[in-house]
Order: sequence, then structure tokens, then C-alpha cells
Amino acid sequence: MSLGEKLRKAMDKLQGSTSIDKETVKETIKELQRALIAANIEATTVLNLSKIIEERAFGEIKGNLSRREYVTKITYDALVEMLGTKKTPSDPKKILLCGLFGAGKTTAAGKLAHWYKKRGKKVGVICADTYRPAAFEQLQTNTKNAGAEFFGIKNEKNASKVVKEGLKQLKDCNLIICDSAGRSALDEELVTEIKEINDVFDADEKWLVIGADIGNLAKKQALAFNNAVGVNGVIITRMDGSSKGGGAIVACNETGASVYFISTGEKINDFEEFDSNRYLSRIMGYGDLEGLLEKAKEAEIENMDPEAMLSGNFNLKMFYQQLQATKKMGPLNKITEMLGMSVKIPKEMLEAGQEKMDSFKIIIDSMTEQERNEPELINRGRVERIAKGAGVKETDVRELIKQFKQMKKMLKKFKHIQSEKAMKNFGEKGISDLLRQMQGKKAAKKFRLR
Ligand SMILES: Nc1nc2c(ncn2[C@@H]2O[C@H](COP(=O)(O)OP(=O)(O)OP(=O)(O)O)[C@@H](O)[C@H]2O)c(=O)[nH]1
Ligand SMILES: [Mg+2]
Repeated sequence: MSLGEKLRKAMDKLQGSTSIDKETVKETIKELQRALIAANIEATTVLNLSKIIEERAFGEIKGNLSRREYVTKITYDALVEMLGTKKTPSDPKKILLCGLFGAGKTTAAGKLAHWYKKRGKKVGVICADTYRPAAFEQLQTNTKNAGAEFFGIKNEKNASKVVKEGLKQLKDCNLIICDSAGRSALDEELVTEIKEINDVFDADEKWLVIGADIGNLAKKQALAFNNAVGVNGVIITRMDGSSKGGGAIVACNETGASVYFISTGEKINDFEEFDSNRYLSRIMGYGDLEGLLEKAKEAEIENMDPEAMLSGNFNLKMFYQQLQATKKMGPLNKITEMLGMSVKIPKEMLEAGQEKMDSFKIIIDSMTEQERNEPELINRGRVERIAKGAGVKETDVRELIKQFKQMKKMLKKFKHIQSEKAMKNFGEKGISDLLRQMQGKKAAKKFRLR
């Protein structure tokens, strides 16, 4: 039985029991532990996961979920966390690929070049493998297939020299990928070479390429390469052939180096961004969980904290949530209306169709975490990059930012008026009643405690 099937079996235990009590949760955890230990996942990680589930299982349920749905959801979330939730960097400048013999570095270099090129980057690839005779031609072909620029010096033995020259030749590229040579083990020779390359190349991203078949041994390798050059990301290859992929992913995540991509075959398109949620639902065959997760997400929106929105830290994530909530129940409009205030939500915002909402979501997803939190950083260059990444027009990105700014301005006004006028018109109880109606008890209670 694969890891996915075993995890599924543990979750089914939860679904099959008549009531959810401490005993059921304990049984589920035990089953999960068996599945994870059998996949050679480290005991500390397994215990950590068990503790998280135990602690959260009887917490306060948000929204309209049953206890069974709630425990399923927190268990699923804990597994997703274990697999890592860091997003693939959207704007890397230089990526150094390292790894042992035959791990799939040269193949991954071409796939990465293709992946980022499709997202609007001008990509160059340097062949710093001066060790294996056919490396030059192999990488040159892969790069050509990706539609990226290639640099290498045939018969040159000094890898650092190639990198130095490559950086000069590819200076017009906004992403440079460097493929390095592999060895059968991380020996002194390889460490010295990769360190030298790293010094000259000065990469912002240093990614280890490993095959899924090594399972939890991935941890040892990730730590060793981390010692040599400071690995911050991982590409796991041969996910098509192995059942140990889960072990390798968890093992890398334990070292703090997140899995960014998985490779599922030899062809250029057999490559995807790693998404722990998607991965987990796939290995567990959990299509039916989608509905539940969607329901939980809606509950989160309904539980949005109005105070956080008014705190001045309003950002694009909250904007998106608010747009969804506004569409559903129009809460802000209702408040402003009832308070007799002149601030109104722009009509186009309320009338945004589902298509627009989806496009806003893709645009926000294409931003970096920093951009989502500090949208004022988004200048012309960034607009261009985000639009390319999201596959939309630049005017769409600008429209989103415009609407965000309008809402932020409105919230500022609202905060100002809220304290003076609201009290006069409604009194404290009136407002908390209104908030309770719209956002649930918690928000109302918070308001009263102000
Ligand atoms: N099935 C499968 N094969 C892969 C995958 N990735 C790479 N390969 C194959 O694995 C072999 C080795 O891949 P390379 O990209 O040359 O590996 P490398 O790390 O550059 O190897 P060295 O440069 O010799 O260290 C090739 O035959 C690839 O086609 C994958 O995800 N799945
Ligand atoms: Mg190679």
C-alpha cells in the first residue's frame, strides 16, 4: 500500500466512526503514525504532527462545520504543513543547481528555463559541468528546446572560468540558471568545485536536485549540500517512478529547504510547481475533500475580523477576502448605509463577476508575499512581471490595484467616522449587533471590548 493509500485509510477511520471523541482522534493519529513511519518519515516529525492534531482537534469550530469535518480539515492541514507550504519564487535572478550524479540536474535546467520563460522571464543557462564530456551538448539541446539562451565553453576544464564568462555573455537575461557537475558522492572534490562556482556565480537561489527514489536519505544530502553552499530549495525528480516521493519531500522540508518543483518524466513538460495541497489530495485520492475544504474556506471569510481591516494594515489578501465577502453579503455597504455615511463602495467592485474575481485571485497569487502585504511597492516593472506571470493584461493588474486603493481609502474614512458618528447614531450595542449579524459573535465581542 502506498503512503497515500495508508493516509487515506487513517482518514477513513475518522469518517467511519459514529462519534468524534478523544478516542477516535487517538485512533486516527495512531493510524497516521503507522503510515508515516512505514514511509520512513522521522519519528520527531511524526510526533510533532500527532501533537498538532491532538492540540487542535477539540478547538473552536469556525463556521458551519461538524466536528468530524473540522478534525478532518485540521488533520489534512497538518499533513500539508509537514510537506511544506513555501511558494516557488516568482522572480529569481540566479539559480544554481547542484546534486549528485544522474540526479536530473541537466534535465531540470532545461525544464526550469522553459517554465520561467513561459512566465515572461528572459532566461540564460550556463553549463558549468566541465566534468562529464557530453554535458555541453546535452544542456545546449535542452536549453534550445526551452527557447532560452545557452552559454558554455567546450573543453574548458575550469568551471569557475566558464561561469564568470557566462555571466558577462548573458547579462541581458533576467534569470540565469547554472548547471553544475555531479559526483557519485559529496566528496571533497565536488564540495570545493561547487563552492568555487557559488562564489563566482553568487546565486540568490541554490537548489538541490534529487531523485525521489532516495526517500528520507534526502535529508542527509540536503544537509550536506546546505553546508557546502547553503541550499534553500529542492527539485525532486523521478516522481513518476517512485513511491518514496513523500519521504523525500518531508525529509527536505525538515532541513528548511522547501521543495519547489517536482519532475515527473523526461520530457520538458513533465515538470510542475510543487503544491503540497494538490500533491496530498492526489496521493490520497481525495477529490471528495475539495468540497469540505471549500466550505472551510468560506467559513474563514465569514469569520474575517473587521478590526484587522480597520487597523490600517489593510493589504491585498484582505482585499480579496473582502471582495468575496462583499459579494456574498455586502457587509461594508450595509454598515456604511446604516450609519448614514457618505462613503460608498464603488459600484464596479460590488458588481465584479466571478470571472473578474478569478482573475483577481490569479493576479494576487502571482505576486510575492511582500507585494501582497505592501502593495505600494508595485511599480511599473512589477506590474509587467505580475501580468506576465498571471497571463493577464497589465491593465487588469492596474485595475486591481486601483480598486484596492479605493477600498483602502474608504476604510480609512470609515475608521475615522466610526468612532464619532457611529456612537452617536447607534450606541455601542447597535454596532455590535450589526457586526454580529454580519460577521459572527466573535467580531461583535471584539468590538465591545475596544
Ligand atoms: N523518469 C524520469 N527520468 C528522468 C527525470 N529527470 C531526469 N531523468 C532522466 O535521468 C537521466 C539523468 O538525468 P540528467 O539530467 O542527465 O542528470 P544530471 O544530474 O544532470 O546527471 P550528471 O550531470 O551526470 O550528474 C536522464 O536519462 C534523464 O532523462 C524524471 O523526472 N523522471
Ligand atoms: Mg548533468
